[in-house]
Parts: sequence; structure tokens; C-alpha cells
Amino acid sequence: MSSRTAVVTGASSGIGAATARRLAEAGFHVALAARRTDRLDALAKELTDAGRSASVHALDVTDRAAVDAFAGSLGELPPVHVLVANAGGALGTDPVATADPADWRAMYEVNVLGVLNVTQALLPALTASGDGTVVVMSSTAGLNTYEGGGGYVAAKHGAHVIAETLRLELNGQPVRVIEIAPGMVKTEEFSLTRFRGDAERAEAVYAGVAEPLTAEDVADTVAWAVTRPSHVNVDLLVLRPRAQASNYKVHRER
Ligand code: 8X3
Repeated sequence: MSSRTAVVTGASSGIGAATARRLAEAGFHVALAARRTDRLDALAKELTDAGRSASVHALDVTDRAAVDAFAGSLGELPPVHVLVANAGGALGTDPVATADPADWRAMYEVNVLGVLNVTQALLPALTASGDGTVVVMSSTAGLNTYEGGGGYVAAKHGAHVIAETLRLELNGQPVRVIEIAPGMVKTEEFSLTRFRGDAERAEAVYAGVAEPLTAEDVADTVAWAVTRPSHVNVDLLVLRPRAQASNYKVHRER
């Protein structure tokens, strides 16, 4: 029986699902949170069939009332020690001059306010646990910028600032704040969502790149950071595939 809960948002696919698997393996009860519960049900079944502990929670992180209700519903579970604020995503690659403000708003909602909502709602439990960890899944887009990145880069910079500020504000409390900033990760949905279902454009992002990171690579890093001794805070960890030296310099085999 797990004695600690890890909440993972955006657990229905990609990095979130892979992270939930790794944290379940590490002995956590994983509270799987996302909008698409059919996917969460399948993941929870896979985990429980393997003898792990998981629960399913329908959640839109941009809906503050829903987030508060979710936080209030966790009382039956083992104490919440870990929050992986992973839900996020990109919409479009339009230049600043012509981007749709509605896309920017949507990206700010999920990548910034979504992280804020779940963090605020779960901080009392994380603090009460006596040994809490917040993991903010940012991006290299939170640290650098690139043409066409506009709204996503702005939003991920916001997520980065939440992690940096929260770490300062929680100093002296038993909660550490870890930021994981992945570069090029090939998942089933990230680029497809960014390019609004255009599979060809989505695939072109990874064209010729020998080995983009996988969701499992990132999950492995999250699990490593979270399972360091409590006094060790991995402030910020940037990970990229070897083929990506920067957001602009990607080695592609022709
Ligand atoms: C994804 C990395 O380079 O597409 O968070 O912005 S990038």
C-alpha cells in the first residue's frame, strides 16, 4: 500500500502518462488528472493490473472551481507529497504580428494559470505532508525564444517565473520546487495539437532527427528529481536530445 500520493496533471498522454507510470513504479499512489477520463481509466487499469496504485480524476486545470473541488476530494488518498504540474501545450506557430490573441489566451490559461491553480489548491496539503515537492513542467521555450514561438514562449516563460518565484516564497517551508525544462520531445500529441491536427507539419518538426527525446526520457528525469533526498532541490533541469544543441540548432540527417 502506497503511503504517499503524487498528483499528475495532463496524465492522459505523453509526458504526463509516462511520468505517472514512473511515479507509480517508484511506489507512489498516483492521482491521474486530466480532461479525458477514458484515457485515464485505461492507464489506471494498466497500473492497477501491474499491482500499482492509481485513481482517476476528471480535471480541467483552467477551471478554478473544479481544481478546488479536486483538491478537496483527495482526503481519502494517502497524503499528497508530490504535484507534477504537467498539463500544458502549444497552439500555432504564428508570428507576433499576426497571431490570434485567442490562441495566446488559451496558452496562458493552461500553461500559466493552470499551474497556478493546481499549485495554490494543493500547497496546503503539500506543506502539511511535511515533505512536499512541486514539479513544474516548463520547456526550453520558458528559457529561450524563437520565431513563431510567440504565445507558447510567453506562456512557458510564465511557468518558469512561477517556479522561480514560488521557490523563493516557500523558502523555510518543507516544500521544494523543481522545474523540468525539456527541449524536443516527440510525443503523440504535442506537435499535432500545435499544428491543429496537420500530421504532416507535426511530423516535419522531427524530420531527420535521429533520436528526439521521448516522454519516457522526461518521466525518468522527473522520477529521479522527485526521489532525491528531501534536502536536495533540483532547481532547474534542462534536457534536450543530443541532436538539439539549442532551439535553433538541430542536427538533421538527410
Ligand atoms: C516544447 C519545446 O522547442 O517546441 O516545449 O518549444 S519547443
